[in-house]
Amino acid sequence: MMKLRIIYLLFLLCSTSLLQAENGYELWLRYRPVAKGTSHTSYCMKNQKVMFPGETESLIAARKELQAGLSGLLDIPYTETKVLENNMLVVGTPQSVPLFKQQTFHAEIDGLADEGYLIRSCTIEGKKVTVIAARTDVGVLYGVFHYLRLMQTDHSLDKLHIQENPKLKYRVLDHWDNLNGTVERGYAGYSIWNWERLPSYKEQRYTDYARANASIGINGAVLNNVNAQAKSLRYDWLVKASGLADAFRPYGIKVYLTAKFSAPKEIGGLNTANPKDPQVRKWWKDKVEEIYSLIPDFGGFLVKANSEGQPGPQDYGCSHADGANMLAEALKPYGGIVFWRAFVYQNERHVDRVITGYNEFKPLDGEFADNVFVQPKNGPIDFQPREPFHPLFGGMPDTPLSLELQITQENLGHAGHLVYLGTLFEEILQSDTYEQGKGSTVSKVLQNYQKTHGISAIAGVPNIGTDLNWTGHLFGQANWYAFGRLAWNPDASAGKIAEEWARMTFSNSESVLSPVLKIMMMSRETYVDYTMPLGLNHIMNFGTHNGPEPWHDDPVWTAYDYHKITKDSIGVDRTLKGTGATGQYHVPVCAMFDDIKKCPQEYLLWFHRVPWSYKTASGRSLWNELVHYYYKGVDEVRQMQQIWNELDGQIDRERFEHVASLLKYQEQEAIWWRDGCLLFFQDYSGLPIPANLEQPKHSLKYYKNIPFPHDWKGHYE
Ligand code: GCW
Repeated sequence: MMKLRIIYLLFLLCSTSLLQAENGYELWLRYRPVAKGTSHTSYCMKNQKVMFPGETESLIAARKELQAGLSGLLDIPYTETKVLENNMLVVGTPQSVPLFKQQTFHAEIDGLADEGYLIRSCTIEGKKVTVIAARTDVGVLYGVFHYLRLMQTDHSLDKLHIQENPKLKYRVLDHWDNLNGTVERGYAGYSIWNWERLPSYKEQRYTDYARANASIGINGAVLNNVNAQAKSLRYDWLVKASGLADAFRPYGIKVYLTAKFSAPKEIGGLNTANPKDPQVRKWWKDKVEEIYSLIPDFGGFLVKANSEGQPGPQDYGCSHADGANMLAEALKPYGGIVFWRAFVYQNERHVDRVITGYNEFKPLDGEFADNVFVQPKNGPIDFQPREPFHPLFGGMPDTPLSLELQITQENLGHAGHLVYLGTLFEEILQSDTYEQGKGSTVSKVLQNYQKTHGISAIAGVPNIGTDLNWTGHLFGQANWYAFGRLAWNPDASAGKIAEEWARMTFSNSESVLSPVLKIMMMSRETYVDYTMPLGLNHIMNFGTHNGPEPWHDDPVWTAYDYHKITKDSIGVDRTLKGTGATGQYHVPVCAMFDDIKKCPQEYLLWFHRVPWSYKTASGRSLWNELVHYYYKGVDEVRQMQQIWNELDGQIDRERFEHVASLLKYQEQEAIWWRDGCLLFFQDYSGLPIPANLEQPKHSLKYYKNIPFPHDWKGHYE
């Protein structure tokens, strides 16, 4: 009896320890013991010993990670030895492990890109070993993360032969962090940069941030907001930034800063910031020299100019190219890069904002210095739940473009809604621009710059903050993860990436993976359905960008410009007969978007003005189709809740409850969107919401008067 009781107690202890409460801080690097009995475990157990010489800071970082990973995953102490043994891991570069030089696979190492790596099962001096090798120390670090990922995701470790090189060179996070600690469009607390204590005090969080980024191949971080403050370039702030650069360097992450165009005036004592003025040019050169004296591997500048009130070269009658090239010239001797954003519009009403970016930048193609990227957002408006790809992709063959994605969910429910963005990123990357005929996807366009210009890039605006779990919503972590994995390989599959993340974040068990993946893979479409289906866009709340406000109407910023609703129709005519936006795409794409019959339904109201009675592909009228999607969206959030409930007891309580309660919140917000929008549209169309559907509980007036209690964080202090 006693024995039974002890066994039972032991069982309880084991099962609760398996489901220990987790707050999410460890991200996907949890390194919990791999389940016993999985296919590769026995191999792992034998493969415990490691040969890993080398004392550079990146090799030390890699070794620490391997140590944490192996001892956690295998639940045994990490052991290093200097003698070759069967089944061991041998890790390093030909410099740190000279015996690599005599191996046949040495040529493979030689053929790797700077950050590439090789993971191979092979025989060295008669011993069967697994090698993690690279030409550079950072390559080794990336290889270590990949090897650990194989174990975390229950991948076999037998007969490995993996050769990886990043497909894009610059893979950067563009933080919108203000110097006062707030984060513009950040929903996970405050900035993780503790400026007050920098440069001397290095928080553990900086290392964990760098580890997380390195694990997915991110190699750059712009520290501060594109709505910039000149003082970030002052000596005292540069010294602080150098502290972060020091913390990130071992992990292969370079620091970048935004450059406020008016800085020569604001902090340089000059009376102009004219890019043609020799004194201004000298000021930037001196400033750059100062930066490199503090941060020898400084990455470069990110600039938002002549957009939303930011200063820029146009203030002096100069072009974007004039402005970018001035900075590029200053950075060039040090190998620095300029990211010049193509998100440009002034705070005034335009004929059509969708065509502005292309119109301003297309004529400048070929005029930028060779260390400049022009950086458009994924779509021509502004990080909407769904946009067609930006027509500059495919339209600037002579200028390397960097794609800017948004990881923070500014227009996708903030950190309150579960929306997996991997599918959104993939949709953009796999959109065909037809630049060089069929197959010229955005992804290929980005990669092609490597061949034509020797550089290539992608950027993401992160969702990271001081919240315990980094991203507010636990599933926000998946978006950070997906960005990094797609930056490394923009042709990777969003579904596979979701699976990797889910395995590492939750478990390798099918009964956990299946519901988690179902939810993730439906979530973005669901969000589009209950907020802005059928190509609707920019009808969110004016300030917070969360919640519906299609009724917002002021002289400068009116939602009516984006939906143009009347009693007869809705949508904007952006065809060749309308604003001409379709004409900014290559012929086959233009022809598809321009013809209402060929235009994919998800972009219908983006490109076309459509009567309420228009018969859609489903056979329903436009009105009924809109109603259908809004209701479908809410239903799907309810489905997501049910699916999530399948995980009750299968994952730890803390993370289960966290997501369950946010899904309830998401349901309320989805209803708010659905009812608010449909009642507003109904005011014009005069058409009914079919009686068999759950009817809105409140009047339009009620929705119009819902206060937006969460003040959005302003651009500056
Ligand atoms: O639309 C906007 C956001 C701003 C942001 C801007 C941009 C950083 O609402 O908060 O400013 O996009 O991308 O520059």
